Amino acid sequence: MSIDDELWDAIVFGERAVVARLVQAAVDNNADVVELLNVTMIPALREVGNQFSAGEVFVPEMLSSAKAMQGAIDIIGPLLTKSGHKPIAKVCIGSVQGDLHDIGKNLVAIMLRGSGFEVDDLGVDCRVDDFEAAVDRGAEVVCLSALLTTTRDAMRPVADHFSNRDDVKVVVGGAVISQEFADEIGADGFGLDASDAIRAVRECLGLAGNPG
Ligand code: B1M
Repeated sequence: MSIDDELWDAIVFGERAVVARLVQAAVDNNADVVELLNVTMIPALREVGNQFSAGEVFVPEMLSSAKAMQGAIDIIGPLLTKSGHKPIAKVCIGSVQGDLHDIGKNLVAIMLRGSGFEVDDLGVDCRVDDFEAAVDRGAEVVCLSALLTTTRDAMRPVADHFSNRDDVKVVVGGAVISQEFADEIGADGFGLDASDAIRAVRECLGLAGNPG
């Protein structure tokens, strides 16, 4: 069995210790962790979601897989984050009101840090006031994440709140978000995935796309 197959199974079955061991071994062997993340880990977690939709697994199983995934992200996160540079700009990020999903949001935060931004991570279930407070602390871009069709509308009041502030940009993303939805609520940018989020944040600050 290849490491990809083993890792896939371990995430699907929520085997946290096995996931951590495999990911640590991959790191020790200088494997391409971004590829591991995109090709194996994220799709494996998506498979758990598909099984949940099909009624084959339930919330506890989905949670075990999520914890295993987060453990792995904790291991590879530092590798994706550069340090020692003056930040390009300060941004804040949070999962919107009512949304407790944070793995994708955490990945976006890690990638933003790795791309030279200072990130104020507000966690989950964030309301307008939380984002306003982060802007008061210096955030120039407000990044919103949503995974549920029932929570994505919570992006709307945040986008409305900052719509008359030229100095604050709003970037949205998450599995249930599209460019069309971003345009509809008046967001300044939309990111399809973590690296596209960097492009969106840079673009709305008037910087060229991804630095590469
Ligand atoms: Co939930 N859940 N969940 N869940 N869960 C989904 C999202 C679901 C699609 C599963 C399914 O039915 N197939 C479904 C939503 C259906 C819908 O609304 N369309 C669902 C549901 C229904 C629910 C509950 C309602 C279940 C229940 O209680 N009956 C409940 C809601 C809780 C709440 O939030 N109030 C719930 C709970 C949970 C757990 C707590 C068990 C757990 C989350 C744990 C955690 O996050 N700490 C969980 C999980 C793990 C999932 C799935 C399986 C995996 C999500 C994930 O982490 N994916 C998910 C199925 C799926 O995604 N297909 C599912 C990996 C992650 C890297 O991807 O988050 O998409 P993602 O992030 C990506 C991009 O979207 C993007 O970049 C990231 C990296 O590529 N991105 C951005 C994200 N934010 C961005 C911001 C940006 C730009 C890009 O700019 C700012």
